[in-house]
Amino acid sequence: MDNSKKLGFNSLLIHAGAIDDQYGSATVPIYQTSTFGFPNVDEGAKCFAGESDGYIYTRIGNPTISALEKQVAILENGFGAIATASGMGAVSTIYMALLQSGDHMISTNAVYGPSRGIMESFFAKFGVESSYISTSNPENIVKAIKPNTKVLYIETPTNPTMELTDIKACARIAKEHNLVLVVDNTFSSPYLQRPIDLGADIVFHSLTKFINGHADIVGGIIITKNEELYKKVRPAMVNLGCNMDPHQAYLVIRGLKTLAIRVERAQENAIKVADYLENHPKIAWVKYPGLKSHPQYNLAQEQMHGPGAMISFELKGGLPAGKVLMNNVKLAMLAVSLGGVETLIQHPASMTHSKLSKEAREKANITDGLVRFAVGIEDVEDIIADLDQALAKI
Ligand code: LCS
Repeated sequence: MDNSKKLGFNSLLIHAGAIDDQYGSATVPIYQTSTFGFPNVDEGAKCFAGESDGYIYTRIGNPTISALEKQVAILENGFGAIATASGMGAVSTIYMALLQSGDHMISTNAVYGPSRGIMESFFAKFGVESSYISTSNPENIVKAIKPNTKVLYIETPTNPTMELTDIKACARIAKEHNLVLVVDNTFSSPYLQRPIDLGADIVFHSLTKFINGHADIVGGIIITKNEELYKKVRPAMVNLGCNMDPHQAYLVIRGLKTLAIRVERAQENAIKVADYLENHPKIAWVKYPGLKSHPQYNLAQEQMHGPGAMISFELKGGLPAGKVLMNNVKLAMLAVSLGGVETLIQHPASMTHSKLSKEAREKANITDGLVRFAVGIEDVEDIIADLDQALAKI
């Protein structure tokens, strides 16, 4: 559907992934196959030479996966998309495609723990250097650039500190210094933030979160702004073998249809929960881009279409009080992940970011007492009542 770019975002969620199916099926069929037959040797050769767009083998491409890729590329205003087995599959693919021995990458210091872990534990072995800085201030980025810097990798808002980075400012710096700007857009989803429109070169998501939204798969997707980057990144996914499975793609397509209404509802709840927490006498601080107290409230208004559904906060009693809270919530599940319909609570210092050194966590403002709250779409009165009864136990 070439005219799909003219539709509004909500319509694209329903229609942009449509494929031509001989039976007129309303949903994308699951092509649960590992391989595809060629009608003859010449056609097979053409597929391999890239002269025909016929399918070859599911690690390379599959119609169900292509439908998801096409749809997300449209939603992010990119040239094309590459689906991966997980969000970390997307991170590995991006690093593998863009960096080589002797190169340097600059990254936000509060990125999702394993996005940093894989760089420092594995890519460092192959001679790739990386620096982790607060990218909230663009001047820090300029200062960190070295002659061998090739990639500027940001996550905004950051997991779990909810700090923002100015994507437009990063795009200007990246252009001036010939860097590829990569944005992890997981915390916002394309409904709330579209980094390519703001100048990013590559955007990626852990699909596991808002885009799928139902806590039943893990998945990732990379969107490139142009064909050149697409052709650079896609072979890395194919050869690493971190492709998505067709059934997984089907579930994501199904979840994606309700992205806008899920995010709207979760965000509406999050605004109320953040306000409740900020006014609670046992809470020391709350970080949520929709609160006027957030230091980058104005940037959030400019580059995001809404503050989202992720909140971080700390109790006045620090970690011991945080533990009482996390052990006593009943509706909120004590679990990692986010962006699903259910409310989750977790402790980054001992869970998602536990593999980082204490020093790295401190530099990134991931305090031991920080609690991360992923707001779901339940009745907000129930979410707040749950927090209230758990806070009363402290
Ligand atoms: N990027 C961000 C911002 C993430 O939050 C995650 C996962 C990933 C990438 C990796 O995606 P995955 O491979 O898990 O699909 N974040 C998680 C979290 O905060 N709790 O559990 C997983």
